[in-house]
Amino acid sequence: QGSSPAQPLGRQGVREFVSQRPELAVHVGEPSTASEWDVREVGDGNINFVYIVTGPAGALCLKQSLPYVRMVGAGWPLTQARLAVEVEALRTQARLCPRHVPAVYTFDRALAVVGMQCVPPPHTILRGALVRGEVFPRLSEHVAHFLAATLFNTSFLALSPQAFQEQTERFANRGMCELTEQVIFSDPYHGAPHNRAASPHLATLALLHGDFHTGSLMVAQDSTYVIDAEFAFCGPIAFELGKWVANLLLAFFGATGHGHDTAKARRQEEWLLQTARESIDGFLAGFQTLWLQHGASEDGGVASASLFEGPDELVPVIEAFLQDVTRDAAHFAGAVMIRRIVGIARVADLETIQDPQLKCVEGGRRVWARDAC
Ligand code: ADP
Ligand code: SR1
Ligand code: MG
Ligand code: MG
Ligand code: MG
Repeated sequence: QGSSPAQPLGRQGVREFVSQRPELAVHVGEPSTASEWDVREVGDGNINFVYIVTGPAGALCLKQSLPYVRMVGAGWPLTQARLAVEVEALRTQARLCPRHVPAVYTFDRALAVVGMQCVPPPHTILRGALVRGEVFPRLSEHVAHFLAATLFNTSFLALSPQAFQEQTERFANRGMCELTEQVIFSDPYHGAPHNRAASPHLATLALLHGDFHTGSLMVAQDSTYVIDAEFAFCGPIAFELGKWVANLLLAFFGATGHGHDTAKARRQEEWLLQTARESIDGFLAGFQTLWLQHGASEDGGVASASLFEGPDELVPVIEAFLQDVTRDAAHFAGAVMIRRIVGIARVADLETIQDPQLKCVEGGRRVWARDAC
C-alpha cells in the first residue's frame, strides 16, 4: 500500500518535487526558476491527480495516486500499487510501440508519483474531442498498430511459458482487477442472481492496457498517444478490443446530441463506425502478420514454427483464434456499454446531452422519448 501522503501534492509540492530531481527539472527549467513555473492540475479522470508543469525549458506531466478513488473520496480506498503497475505497463508498451506511448522519466514509489513526457498540444483527450464533433483520420491505423504490437507480443503466442508466467505474476494488479470486476461486471447488475465471469483460454491472454477507452487516448490529427495504464493486467485480448469498440459506439449514440449541425454529426457517426471497423480489421491483420512472422522463428511462445508445417496449416488456426477473440470482444463491448450507462463512471458522450429526449437512441436513430426514458 505504501506510506505516501493522502493529500494531493499541490502546486508548491509539485515545484519542489520537480526541482529536487534533475532528471525531471531538465524538461522544465533550472530549479532556480521554479517559482515561475506554471503548474496546472488537469486530472479529468476518475481516479488520480495529474499536473502539467511548464517552465522555460518545456513541460512535464506528473501523475499522483492517492490511496482512494478520487471521484468518490476516502470512502473508497484503492491500492497505490496501481501506479507501479502503470509505470511497468507504460515501459513495456513504449518498448513495443514507442510512437504511441509517453516516456516515463522517473517514478517515486514511496510518494506514489510518476514524472512522464507531457503529451504536447494539440493532442487532446479523444472523448472530449468526440463530444466536440471532431474526427481523426489516422486514429484507426494508430490504434490497430498499438493493439496488434502490444497484445501479440505479450501473449502466450510470443512469449516463452516462463516469461508469460513471470509477466502474469508481475501484473497481477489485484486491487484494480477487483475494481473492474465490481464496476463493470457486477454493480450494473445488482439484483441479478449471478455476475458474468470470463473464462478465456490461456493463449487469448496478453498484457492489457486494461482501461482502453476514449478517455485514455490523447489525439491530434496526425498522432496518437495512449496514456493511463494503471489497470494493466494479463487478461483476455477481447476485453481490450471490446472496451475500445464500446466507447466508440457510446460516442456514436451520442453524436447527434451535442448540438452540432446535422451534416457534421452524421459525418462523425460514419467516421466512428468506420474507425471501429478499421481499427479492429487493422488489429486482426497486424496480429496475423506478427503471428506468421513469429512462426518463422523458434524463440519462445506457442506460435513458434515447429508446431506447424507452414502458412497453409497455420492460417486457418490463426483465423479460428481471432474469430473467438472477436466474438468475445462483442460480448465485452455490451457489458462495457451497459456499465457506462447505468454504473458509476458514466461518460460525457451521453451525460453532456442536455435534452433527455435526445438521450434515447435505438439502433443508432433517435426515437421519441417514452415515459420510461
Ligand atoms: P486517471 O487515471 O485519473 O484517469 P489519467 O492518467 O487519465 O488519470 O490523466 C488525467 C488527465 O491528465 C488526462 O485526461 C489528460 O488530460 C492529462 N494527462 C495524463 N497524462 C498526460 C501526459 N502524459 N501528457 C499530457 N497530459 C496528460
Ligand atoms: C470507480 S470506477 C472508475 C472507472 O474509471 C476508469 O477509467 C475505469 O474505467 C474505472 O472503471
Ligand atoms: Mg484516465
Ligand atoms: Mg486511470
Ligand atoms: Mg469502460
